Amino acid sequence: MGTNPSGTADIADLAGIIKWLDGSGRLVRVRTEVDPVHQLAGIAARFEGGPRAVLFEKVKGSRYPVFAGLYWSRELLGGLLGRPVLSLPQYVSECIRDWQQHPVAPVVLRRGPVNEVTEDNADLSRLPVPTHAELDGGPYFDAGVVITKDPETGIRNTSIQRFQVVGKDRLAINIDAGRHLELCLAKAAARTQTLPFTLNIGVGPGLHFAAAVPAEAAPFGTDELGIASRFNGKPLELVASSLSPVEMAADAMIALECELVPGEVHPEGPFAEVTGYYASVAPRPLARVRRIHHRREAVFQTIISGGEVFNSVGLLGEANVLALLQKQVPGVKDVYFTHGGCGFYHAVVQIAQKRAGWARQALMAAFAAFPPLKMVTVVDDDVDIRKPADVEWAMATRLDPKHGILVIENVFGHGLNPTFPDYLGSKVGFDATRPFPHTPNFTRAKISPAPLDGLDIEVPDIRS
Ligand SMILES: Cc1cc2nc3c(=O)[nH]c(=O)nc-3n(C[C@H](O)[C@H](O)[C@H](O)COP(=O)(O)O)c2cc1C
Ligand SMILES: [Mn+2]
Repeated sequence: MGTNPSGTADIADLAGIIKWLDGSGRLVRVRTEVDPVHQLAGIAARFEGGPRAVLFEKVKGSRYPVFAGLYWSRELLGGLLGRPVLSLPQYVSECIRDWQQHPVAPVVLRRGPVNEVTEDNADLSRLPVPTHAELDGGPYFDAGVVITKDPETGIRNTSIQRFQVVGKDRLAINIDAGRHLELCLAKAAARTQTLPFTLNIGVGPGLHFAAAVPAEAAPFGTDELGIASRFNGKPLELVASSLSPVEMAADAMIALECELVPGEVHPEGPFAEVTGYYASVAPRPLARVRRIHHRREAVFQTIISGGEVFNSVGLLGEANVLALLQKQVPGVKDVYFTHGGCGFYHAVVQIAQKRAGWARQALMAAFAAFPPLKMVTVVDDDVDIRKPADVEWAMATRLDPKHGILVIENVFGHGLNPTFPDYLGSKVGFDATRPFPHTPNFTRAKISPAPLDGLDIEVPDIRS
């Protein structure tokens, strides 16, 4: 296993990452055989948000282990990337900017670890695909990276979608409105072609992040796989597929060669989503799995909806809003997507206001930078944006409800949010900054922390 300059794992390779987690006390090993239906997720949820990921060594009905939790804690992620936790949004936004300015294209190799075993007779029942929540409609691939190509230009696109197993070699897929995969499928339909894609399971955070970078930062027609090259510190390695021109990730644990036939649909859902609600059942595109490649010692990766999505979609959204605001609004210092806001519906923006009206400018720019946002709260730079009580303090004492609340009606939002039926709803911005110019009545009281060294102080134990 190679290591990067910060002494952590080669993040292009999940096997190396698991080894690094194990070697640094950051891996929980579940040695008892577990049921992939509900039990696996139930155990994983016990460790959710903690400093360790989880490896299920034996999963009923399959010979492959299951790995969960790579993204559920920023401490874990910061450790893996060798970065301080608070610098992650800035780091991610710099990586994306570097890619925009100097893209490093992926390289296509003849073979990679994923080619160790090829199964022509695709049978998804051999894989340990878990069923997470009580009312989920079935087993789901929820951490697989889709790679496809624009049928017209051949330019690659990558994204993450949830896939329900609905047959031995059939998957029903959820494609949200506006996704580039939807566009590729429509283009294939117009040419009366099928749309080939690969589903890559068990990849490192570089490729995962590249797939999750919002369209606002990676517009259609750019090969966003290059973003993975930037995170990995070397060109992303792909291998050619055997059945179509679409490549697979050379380092994936498992890669499925699939195709979408325009017009073919199958009921998909329910699925416990990041919103804390079940996504509804509806006919959605049906994918055919034509061939399965995997490493001999493959590990299946899954994501528990919740914290893991806060730190993938949420972190990338934060990075994009931060990058845009820093470009457009003087004084913006930091951005945080709250966890109560499902990781990507509520942004808190910190600003050192230089002129009246810039807080409102920040509100509008944040909405433009990331369409799933429903709420944006702007606070001054004496407020800790990661502390809900501090943000509430700013709202309770600085927000003027008559002039500081901006409501935007009938605007496109995130369809999974139940207040956005058919992707349409209202959004709200809160300007919780002090009036500008600042007046002494809004100055925050402060006690200077006094050093305790050398003082004779007795702190007794509490007795019941
Ligand atoms: C864990 C995870 C699950 C996701 N699930 C879906 C999904 O089921 N459907 C979907 O359209 N987008 C989903 N997304 C979001 C898209 O992958 C993401 O917005 C991506 O940037 C879309 O790529 P595109 O801009 O090329 O369309 C998910 C993201 C993550 C990180
Ligand atoms: Mn895209």
